[in-house]
Amino acid sequence: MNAADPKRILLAGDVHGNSRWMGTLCKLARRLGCDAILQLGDFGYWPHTADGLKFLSQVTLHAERHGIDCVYWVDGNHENHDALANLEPDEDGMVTIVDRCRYLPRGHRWQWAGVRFGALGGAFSVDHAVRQEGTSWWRREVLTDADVERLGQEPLDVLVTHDAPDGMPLRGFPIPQVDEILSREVRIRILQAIHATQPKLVVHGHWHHRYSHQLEWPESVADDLVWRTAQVEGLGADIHQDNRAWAVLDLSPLCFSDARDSTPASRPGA
Ligand SMILES: [Mn+2]
Repeated sequence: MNAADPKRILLAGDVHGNSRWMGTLCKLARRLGCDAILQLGDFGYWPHTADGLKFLSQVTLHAERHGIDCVYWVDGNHENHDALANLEPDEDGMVTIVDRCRYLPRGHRWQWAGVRFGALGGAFSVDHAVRQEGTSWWRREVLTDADVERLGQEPLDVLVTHDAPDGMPLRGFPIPQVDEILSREVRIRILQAIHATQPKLVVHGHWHHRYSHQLEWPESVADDLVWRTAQVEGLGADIHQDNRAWAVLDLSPLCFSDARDSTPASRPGA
C-alpha cells in the first residue's frame, strides 16, 4: 500500500524490534496528530527469526489500529542486511516490507509536501565480536562511499541517518582502535554527505542519546567564505521508554518540535 504524503510525522529513534514500544509510538503519533512515523534505524528487521516476523505483523496491526498510514524506516546496523538487499524497491524507490511498513534504502531521495528528504542508514556495530555473522551481524551494515554517491549532491532539506555525523558531542565506551577507525569512517561519510547536500535538519538514532547540536562549516563561494549550518537532532531509543526517543516533524512549514518538555509517552502496558 502506498500511503498518501504525510504532513506531520513522528520521528522515532531505535526500536530494536520492540513490538510494545512500536505500539506506544503508533498511539502517540495518533495523539499528536501525525500521519506517519519515520524511524531512524535499528528498526528490527529480522525476518530470519520467528520473533522478527511477528514484529513485522505487529507493526502493521499497531499502525492499522491507531490509524497511522505508514511506518517508514532507514536501516540501522542491527537489521538483516542480506535480506534487505534481496528486496526490490517499488516504482517510487521505497521498499514495501509489509502493509503500512516501508524501508527507505541508502541514498534514496523523496519529497513529502515539497520537503526534500534523503536517507542514509547504516552504522558499524561496536559489539560485532559477540555477534554471529548471518544471524545477528551482517557485513553490509556499514554505510559505504557508494551509498553516499547514490545520495548525490543536490540540496536536501532533511537528511535521515542512523549514525551521527562526525564531531558530535557524543561519548561512547572504549573500543579497540581498529573498530574506532571503522566506526568513525561511517560518521565521516555522513558529514561529507551533509557538506554536499546542505540539509537544514539531520535526524539520527544509534547512540541511544538525546541531544541537539548546531553544525557549522565554512564553504568557499566565489572568493568568499560562507558559513553553512545544519541542525542535528539525535534521538534516544526504546530502552528509554519516554520522550527522549521521539520528536515531531511538521512539513509545511518545516518545523522540528523538541518533545523533551512535553507530556511523556505512556509506558507500554500502562
Ligand atoms: Mn545502531
